[in-house]
Amino acid sequence: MSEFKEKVTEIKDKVVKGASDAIDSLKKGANTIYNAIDSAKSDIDDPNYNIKKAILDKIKEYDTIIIHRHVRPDGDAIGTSQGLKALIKNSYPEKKVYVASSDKSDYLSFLPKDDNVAKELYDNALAIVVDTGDEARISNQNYKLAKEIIKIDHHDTSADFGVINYCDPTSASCANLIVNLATTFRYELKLNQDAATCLFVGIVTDSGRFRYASADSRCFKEASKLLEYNIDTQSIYTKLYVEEENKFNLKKYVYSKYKMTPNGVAYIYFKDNFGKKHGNLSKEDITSTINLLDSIKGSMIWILFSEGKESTRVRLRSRYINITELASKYNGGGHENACGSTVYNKKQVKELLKDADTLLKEFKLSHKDLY
Ligand SMILES: [Mn+2]
Repeated sequence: MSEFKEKVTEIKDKVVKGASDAIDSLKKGANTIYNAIDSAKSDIDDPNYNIKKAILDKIKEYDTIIIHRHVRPDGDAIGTSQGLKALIKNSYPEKKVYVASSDKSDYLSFLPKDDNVAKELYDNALAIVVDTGDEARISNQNYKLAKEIIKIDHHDTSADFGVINYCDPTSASCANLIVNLATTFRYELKLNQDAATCLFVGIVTDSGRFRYASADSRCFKEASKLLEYNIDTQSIYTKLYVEEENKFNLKKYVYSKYKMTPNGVAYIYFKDNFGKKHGNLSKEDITSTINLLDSIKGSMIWILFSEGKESTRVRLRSRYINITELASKYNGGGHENACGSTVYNKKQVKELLKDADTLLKEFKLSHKDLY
């Protein structure tokens, strides 16, 4: 009798195990089918599908992933690097993921802190460099020690230095590219609130609060995706835009001291010691005021000079007009409407202003309806 019972239990266990194995296989099968459908669909209407798939495969291949971004980080650099870290950690909890850097930006200190990454960790690591295609501008040059490097960027001028170099200059932010990667492979890469918060900061800051021409339908769609994770936009906006009074007074200074070239290039020049004299303002505080000059009628190019010990950094902005050529003439580059340059003396400052003035003059002659 007991022998019979044992036999029954044995058979029952086998059936249960068989059923559960079958369910597991079905689940795996379903995922494979989902992925196959996605890949077939995406292959047709997503020209970046293959490169994104290659990035996903590398992420899956490595146990240690170290993310780098550019120096003097903005909201996109920190938002993208920390957002990508949170995304990978949430999708593959067993992986070790770090953000390595050698500098920070105080105004973004509400986002997660970067990590101290020992050199030994790079031996078998994948490095992912985000938001820059300029190797000299990568914060913490240890990225070179990694076994393989991937670049993910959205700048017009972007050099290739990785095994995979993904650059989409039509994307409003680098954070958008990460959201896009996550939505393309939504059965593998799982966003959560932490990742969404960081990535939203990247999108909001690099799109000028959804105001720049780069804020297209894709940009809004991807931002909207992030809002599904209940991120606290009020708190993000407060942390990004409410400021100390010394910074508020800096605005007063810009509004009262900016100058204008004959054809309408607005510009302002800051001496090296300005920050010290005006309530200990950082260079970043000063250069970020460039946007204050962005809404003067007819002034479709605006420029900020920030003098340093050896050179003067230049921030150039425009609407409608492509200023990349102007910027590259003065040791710089960037996006169509947002560039950086460097000049070395007062004579070059004058020359740059003259070139900008000519560019604006010519543009106005052929675009009488734009201002
Ligand atoms: Mn960016």
